[in-house]
Amino acid sequence: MNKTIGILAHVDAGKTTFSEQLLYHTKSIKQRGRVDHQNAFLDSHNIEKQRGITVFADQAVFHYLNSTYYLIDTPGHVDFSPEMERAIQVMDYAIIIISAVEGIEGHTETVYRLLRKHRIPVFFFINKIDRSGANVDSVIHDIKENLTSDVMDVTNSFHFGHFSNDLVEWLAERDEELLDAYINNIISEEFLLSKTQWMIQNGVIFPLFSGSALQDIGIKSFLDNFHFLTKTNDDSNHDEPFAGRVYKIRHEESGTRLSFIKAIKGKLAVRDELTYLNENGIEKHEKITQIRVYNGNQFQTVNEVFAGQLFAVTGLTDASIGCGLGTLKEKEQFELIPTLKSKVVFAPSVNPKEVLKYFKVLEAEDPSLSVKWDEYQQEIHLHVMGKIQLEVLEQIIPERFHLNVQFAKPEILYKETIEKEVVGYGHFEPLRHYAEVHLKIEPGERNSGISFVSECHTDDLSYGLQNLIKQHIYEREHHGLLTGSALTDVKITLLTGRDHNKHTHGGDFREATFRAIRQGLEKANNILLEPYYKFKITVSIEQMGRVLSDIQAAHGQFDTPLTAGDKALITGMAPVATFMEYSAKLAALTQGKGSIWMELAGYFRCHNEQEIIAKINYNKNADPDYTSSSVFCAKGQSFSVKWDEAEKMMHCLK
Ligand SMILES: Nc1nc2c(ncn2[C@@H]2O[C@H](COP(=O)(O)OP(=O)(O)OP(=O)(O)O)[C@@H](O)[C@H]2O)c(=O)[nH]1
Ligand SMILES: [Mg+2]
Repeated sequence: MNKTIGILAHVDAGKTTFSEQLLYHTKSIKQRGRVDHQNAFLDSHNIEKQRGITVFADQAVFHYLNSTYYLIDTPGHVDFSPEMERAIQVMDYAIIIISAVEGIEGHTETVYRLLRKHRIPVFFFINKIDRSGANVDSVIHDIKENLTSDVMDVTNSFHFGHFSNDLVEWLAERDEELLDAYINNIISEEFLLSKTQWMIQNGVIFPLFSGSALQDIGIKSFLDNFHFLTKTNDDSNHDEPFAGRVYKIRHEESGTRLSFIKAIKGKLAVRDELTYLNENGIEKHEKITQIRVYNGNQFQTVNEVFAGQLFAVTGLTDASIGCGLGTLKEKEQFELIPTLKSKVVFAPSVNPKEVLKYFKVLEAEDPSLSVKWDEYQQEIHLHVMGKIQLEVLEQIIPERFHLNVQFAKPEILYKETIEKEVVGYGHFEPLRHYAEVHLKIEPGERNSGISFVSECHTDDLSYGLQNLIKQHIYEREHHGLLTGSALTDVKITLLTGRDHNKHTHGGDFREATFRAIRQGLEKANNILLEPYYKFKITVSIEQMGRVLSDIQAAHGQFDTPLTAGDKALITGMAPVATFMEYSAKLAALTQGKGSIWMELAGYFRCHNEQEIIAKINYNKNADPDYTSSSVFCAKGQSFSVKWDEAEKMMHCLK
């Protein structure tokens, strides 16, 4: 049986140390490394050793009894959380590590919520019980309050198939079939075990263990129990057609692209041809040239792999992270997205196109970077999670590409949308070209992104052309007029359009579509959006007033605080721009006793729109790739027509 397990937690909870122990106990590694001695097996990158934090979600393989385990150790730092989220999609089981001293921390809640969203069964391991101040009971209490009340405390009630009476009762309360059998006194151990496995796998119950990864307390027992309590459904028919998913991309020093895949169905062999859709929705067929099973940074090549296995292949040039392969078609969408952006600074002697090439390599490995060449400012822009991420990039880039870069101070990533429905018109007809597009653009729900439908008759435009227009809408972001930030939260409807049987060429509909969107925006009431956090703050009641006034000063909102004992719980929302540093401020204010959990809530109306528009000082008429003018042709001469004159000249309106 193959089982993919992921280790997740807040930063420094002990994930890498825990992983090291599992690998040691299963003889996958001969010596126990230590994060603090810079020789941990899974923190193998220089930067991870130096900083003592995990940056990359690396994997290891170990064998235990009849199973092969693929273990993914994820980064706990928020700046690298997209890397963690990408790994979640292939996990069969997740283990959340919580420090017995620090308890549930901000990021633990995010991790738990994401795992549940993806329906990944969860085990808890309360770590660091060797430290003074460790309090397992209080952590269990917090888990029940904040995450789930269905924790199955295994430490004292379950040992390899021996269920205590209390535990059986507890399980029976959660399953009717089990309850019936219990009442009628006909429970067999097999039935109990398979029911327990089922309840774990389906997120009904969450087993909990405790111990110390550093001191090797409770690890072996965890492993034995975990093995016993988990199963996967991968022993399927290997003759089924192959289905898999890409969860990670890496490049070797030579430039070879490695696509890391989890096989979901069937089998895959070297020289098999795989079918997938690339980023632009184009179907690709490519031959697998090599299959590697990775353990840390070492690998073994194999000839075939089967459902349930994790491996890397060479030969796929364009499959991106989240991409479905073979019979699996849907692409995974990710939720943890950067709210900051920065620009790359490098010596004037370096060719920007060269730099861009390297950043495109980095972007393939981390799509959340959204690397863009800004023609208008002649700059390379990227999206970032935070400062530590930029520091890491500044160190990695010279090592990998022999190039020194710096980054400008990160700024908030704004977005734009519109307030009322408009219709945008675009016409593109230089000599011997032709395309016209009419788009209705309506405000969509907040944080819904851009959606597209077509109401165009196929007599006016063929399905093929309608699809092409859709592709053009999604192939890049569209700059708003206020600040040049990405347009979002709009519903775009293709009303009609026209092609020419001789003159329409590839690219003409792209021009007409882009111009139609921009022309619509010119007529619209544009509004600026900014990212907001939702937060949960716990402080003592005396400090509540101070925190509430801080939230107000930050242009945030809060719900009526809940109080229990001498503690107050404050929930609400505040702009990232004004609240980014609040964790540090709160720690100082409460001498570390207050706690805060923050997570991106989404994009909402900007609290200081005019100030930001003035600061960014975007000139909508000087953005060369984004024009609202149309191009018409008369008497063999083509000419440009400004947006406010173009509408009445549209051919489809006549
Ligand atoms: N006392 C004690 N220290 C521990 C234990 N487990 C881990 N540590 C220490 O805690 C620190 C962080 O451990 P890591 O294993 O790097 O934690 P991590 O969760 O992988 O951290 P990130 O990957 O950066 O999120 C190191 O100094 C470890 O030695 C434990 O059980 N007891
Ligand atoms: Mg780690």
